[in-house]
Amino acid sequence: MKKKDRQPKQYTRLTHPLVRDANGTLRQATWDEALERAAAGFRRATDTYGPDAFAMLSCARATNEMNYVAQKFTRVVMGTNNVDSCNRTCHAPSVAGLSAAFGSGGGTSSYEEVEHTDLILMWGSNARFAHPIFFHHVLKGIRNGARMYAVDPRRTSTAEWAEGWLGLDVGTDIPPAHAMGREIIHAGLVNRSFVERATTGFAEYAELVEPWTLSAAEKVTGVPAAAIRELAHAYAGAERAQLCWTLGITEHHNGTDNVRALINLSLLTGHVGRYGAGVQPLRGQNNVQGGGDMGAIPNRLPGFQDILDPAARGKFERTWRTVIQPRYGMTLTEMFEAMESRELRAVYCIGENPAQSEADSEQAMRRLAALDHLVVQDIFLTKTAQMADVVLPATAAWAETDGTTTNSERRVQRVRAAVQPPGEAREDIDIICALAQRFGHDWKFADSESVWNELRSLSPDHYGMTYDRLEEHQGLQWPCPDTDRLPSTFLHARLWETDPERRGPAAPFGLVAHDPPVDLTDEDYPLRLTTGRRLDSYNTGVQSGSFASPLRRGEYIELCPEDAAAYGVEVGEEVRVSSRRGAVTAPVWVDAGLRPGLAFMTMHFPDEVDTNQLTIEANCPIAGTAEFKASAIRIEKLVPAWT
Ligand SMILES: Nc1nc2c(c(=O)[nH]1)N[C@H]1C(S)=C(S)[C@@H](COP(=O)(O)OP(=O)(O)OC[C@H]3O[C@@H](n4cnc5c(=O)[nH]c(N)nc54)[C@H](O)[C@@H]3O)O[C@H]1N2
Ligand SMILES: Nc1nc2c(c(=O)[nH]1)N[C@H]1C(S)=C(S)[C@@H](COP(=O)(O)OP(=O)(O)OC[C@H]3O[C@@H](n4cnc5c(=O)[nH]c(N)nc54)[C@H](O)[C@@H]3O)O[C@H]1N2
Ligand SMILES: [Mo]
Repeated sequence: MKKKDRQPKQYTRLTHPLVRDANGTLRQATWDEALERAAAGFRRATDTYGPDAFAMLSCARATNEMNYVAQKFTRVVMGTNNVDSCNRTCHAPSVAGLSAAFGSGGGTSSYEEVEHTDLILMWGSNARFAHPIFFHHVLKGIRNGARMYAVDPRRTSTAEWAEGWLGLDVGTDIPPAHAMGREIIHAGLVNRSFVERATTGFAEYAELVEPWTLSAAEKVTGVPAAAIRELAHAYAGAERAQLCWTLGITEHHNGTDNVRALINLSLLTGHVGRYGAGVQPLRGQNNVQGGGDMGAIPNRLPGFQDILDPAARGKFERTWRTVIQPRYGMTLTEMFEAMESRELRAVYCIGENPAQSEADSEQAMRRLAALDHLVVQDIFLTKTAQMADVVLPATAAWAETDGTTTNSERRVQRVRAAVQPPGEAREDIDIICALAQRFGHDWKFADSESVWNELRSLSPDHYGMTYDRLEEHQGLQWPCPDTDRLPSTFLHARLWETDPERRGPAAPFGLVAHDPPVDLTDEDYPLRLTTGRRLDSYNTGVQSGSFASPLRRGEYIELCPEDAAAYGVEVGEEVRVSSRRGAVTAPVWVDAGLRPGLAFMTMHFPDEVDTNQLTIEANCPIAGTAEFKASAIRIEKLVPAWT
């Protein structure tokens, strides 16, 4: 069968600054001219409309040190807390849910603990594809005798390794979680002493889940009651269990509620705060954990210190010699709304590609175009960069820059410059400092270690991690307050203390209700589209598009064999995919791991097939994350390309 050549777009590295000239095209410029243009636009926006007319998007692939300097630039030079990153599109609900339950947003366990646990529950997570390093630990755990279960609408590569797969309908995670809770209660499998000592709200929770019988959950989810029962007994009956989740849980309009529903199960059973027992959101980008830890989020100063806390603010104000606004800045989601209302006028976007990664991308592009001034600092000329007034070429954090990054087990590790950057590309930190200097701030950091030491002096959780110690121990996990003691590798052991003072605040059960996806399927849009990842490509494809791979076939829409037959389409045939927001054309792939009525696409090839034209911008009100995982679509067969 002849197929259209769908080789992904190749991106070439940015080697020189670019500025937009009078007739609207991007042309090469000197660093001096580009920095002056960038600074002038920021100044114009804030002089006219105030500091909150500026916002920063900070890079979750770059180092901790870079994120520290980026948020400091936002707060000190520009005078606003409008700083955020792709954490908002991904695990903000995990951070919100964990913080509400345990007072801290970090995953509770270390990777190696899945090797020494009895049960691994992968909920809405395709770690075999998306977290392969972690999945090696999972495989070791299975080899050591752990049982593994997967809860996912698709029978993924991860689910293939599981003892049990619960293939539920998209957006129906709370019913099986509540039904498991009810079953655990009725079967007498609650860890009573833990619940009494370390939690609050159990009685209300028991009442809340009471209507969720196994058969009620089966009706809503499509998962057989017996399978939910089996999982409830396996989870509660395990000596130690690890509950891991990712975007199948968070990328919903009620993502934080989903997270709370899962955490409830750990509270019921006491599967948290012990070695081998914990709750673990596997974070997305290599340093999205670190970006948040460094304060590149609108509500926290570095070290997860609340901006509303006057003592925390005071400490930073003294060191930075500035006044920090005593209110939260805009989330990424709010920034896009503020572009529409013109409250936001200038954006400094470092290593993010929102023109492609935001839900409902046509709307996102329109909003970006409404800005007076957009500066993009990246390693490639992305679609977002192509819209910019000024483009600044950076070095790549993972190969050309010194510093540290923090992974999902909260481990801070060193990265080192190994290759020369191309052309005139400069380090992210140097560029930000050069801009700060144009605003009269005498910023110079001798090296990444001096940035890190400034952060350490302000963040008790990082104080004990000197570069020397990070080297000696091959990374250390926060919280690490002491320079002479090794930190604990898991969080919340305090919950098991018998002394109430040492135990600290109890963890509340989350009283959350099922709420189906916003974009309902109907006669016009009968299929449920969920979007996610494949092994061979990365996010918006900018970084992974640039090498040739026989594995990568470009984008296609996956259907189950029954649906493909019903629509009369075969592998490789083109269909038009439409949602209530837009339409794209893509070839079909048939995957027996999908269930009838479900389609799957990625966001890896937007230049060829812009999947986010289809997705809905329905956001979680607590975390601001969009419902990337549930859109309603229809497909129509096109005349085959080879006729
Ligand atoms: N190869 C590769 N690896 C990556 C990335 C990449 O682009 N490519 N990106 C990185 C990033 S930024 C992130 S955030 C992570 C994401 O890592 P994952 O979250 O594992 O990846 P996804 O494929 O987006 O979604 C996970 C699963 O959620 C399931 N799902 C969809 N809807 C639902 C639902 O309603 N309920 C449940 N229970 N499950 C559902 C999907 O079928 C999918 O298998 O991966 C990181 N790693
Ligand atoms: N439909 C759909 N859409 C989604 C998702 C989904 O599951 N479905 N997932 C969402 C998620 S979880 C995420 S994380 C977002 C990702 O969305 P984005 O973060 O917008 O996309 P990336 O492709 O990861 O963009 C990373 C950019 O950083 C640049 N870069 C890399 N290293 C450096 C560096 O050291 N310095 C600088 N300055 N730049 C650098 C790269 O060239 C690239 O342009 O997409 C979201 N969008
Ligand atoms: Mo992500």
